[in-house]
Amino acid sequence: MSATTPDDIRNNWQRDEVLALFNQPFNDLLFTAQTVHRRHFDANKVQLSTLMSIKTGACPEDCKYCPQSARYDTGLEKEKLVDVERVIAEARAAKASGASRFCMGAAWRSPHQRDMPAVAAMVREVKALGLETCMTLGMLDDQQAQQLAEAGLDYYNHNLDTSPEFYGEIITTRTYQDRLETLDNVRKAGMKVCAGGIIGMGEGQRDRAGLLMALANLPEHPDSVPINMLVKVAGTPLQDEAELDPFEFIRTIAVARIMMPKAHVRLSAGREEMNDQMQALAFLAGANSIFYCEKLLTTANPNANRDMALFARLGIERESVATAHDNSDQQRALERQIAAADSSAAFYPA
Ligand code: SAM
Ligand code: DTB
Ligand code: SF4
Repeated sequence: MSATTPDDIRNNWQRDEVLALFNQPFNDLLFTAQTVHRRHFDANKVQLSTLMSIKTGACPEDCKYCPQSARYDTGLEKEKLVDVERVIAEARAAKASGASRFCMGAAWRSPHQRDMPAVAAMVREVKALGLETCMTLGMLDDQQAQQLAEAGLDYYNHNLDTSPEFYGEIITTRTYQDRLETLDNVRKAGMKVCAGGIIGMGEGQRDRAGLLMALANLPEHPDSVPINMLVKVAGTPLQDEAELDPFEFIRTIAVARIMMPKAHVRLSAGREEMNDQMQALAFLAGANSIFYCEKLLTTANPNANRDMALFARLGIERESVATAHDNSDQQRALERQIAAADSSAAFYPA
């Protein structure tokens, strides 16, 4: 199988071979994924990104999974764009607790031009703290991408969400092509691309394969690939979606790792609903990044103690930011947390 040869970065994946990967015996698939993973990464290091919602709710789009769409009654308090000071305070706290990247998300179809100066200021201020920066603000035209790149934004997150074939079942207010154009604008502006999708929305295995093909067959692989497990939020059209076999989710992570060997694959939304064993399997399958914060954008995420307890039990260390200016505070805070987590690890439910 060509996926196991060194430095095999491919952009021509065919559906049949991706489905063949999905359908390998579970142990064989995880072995292949782990082999590819170890070629490019330290298998015991996981990158930590803290996520903050900088503009919550009242989004005009109709994404069926999303609690922030104005079309569904999810009881969410909507908010205006937050002040730069609040962003700085949260980013400082994220750095002190050991995150290497700070991601800011807005419930927009695309940013308004009038908001760009404030957003650019957020990028500059967070970067000045020595954190990597990421934003997800919806669709970007080439000029907006350029403005963010000039402000120093490192990563832009924009997900394809699912396969081109299933996409119309989930979103009607923007096309797959719109999403591909935003990714193209991001890459052309010189920023790193963060693009992934959601698993468990009622799609079939062909669609999970189709999503990974759409990502891996981009002109360049995304640098970061968030794999979200659907969080079923009451009031959204997907609130009663059937449970996906957890091993199928792990298989999706493993296939993503094999197809995009150098990308950080992020075990993203849905960790709150996963037990420790499931998360450990995801890391074994090649996931090497998480959202490290008690809240994602609007829904719950495991707290830092639970994450550090799990890392301590698995011997996982956080990946440090290459560009960090002064890591000493961060390192001391993390050591304190790991020590605290160590002594309480026994109390976490298995
Ligand atoms: N509004 C912007 C956009 O859609 O591009 C940025 C924010 S949007 C909330 C970012 C991503 O969060 C979505 O593309 C989707 O993949 C993910 N997401 C939203 N709601 C989710 C849910 N209930 N479960 C899992 N992932 C979700
Ligand atoms: C991504 O792929 N997952 C994050 C981030 N990019 C912005 C968002 C997950 C949101 C989960 C639902 C919520 O908390 O509102
Ligand atoms: Fe709006 Fe983004 Fe939610 Fe879609 S995913 S409804 S664009 S906030």
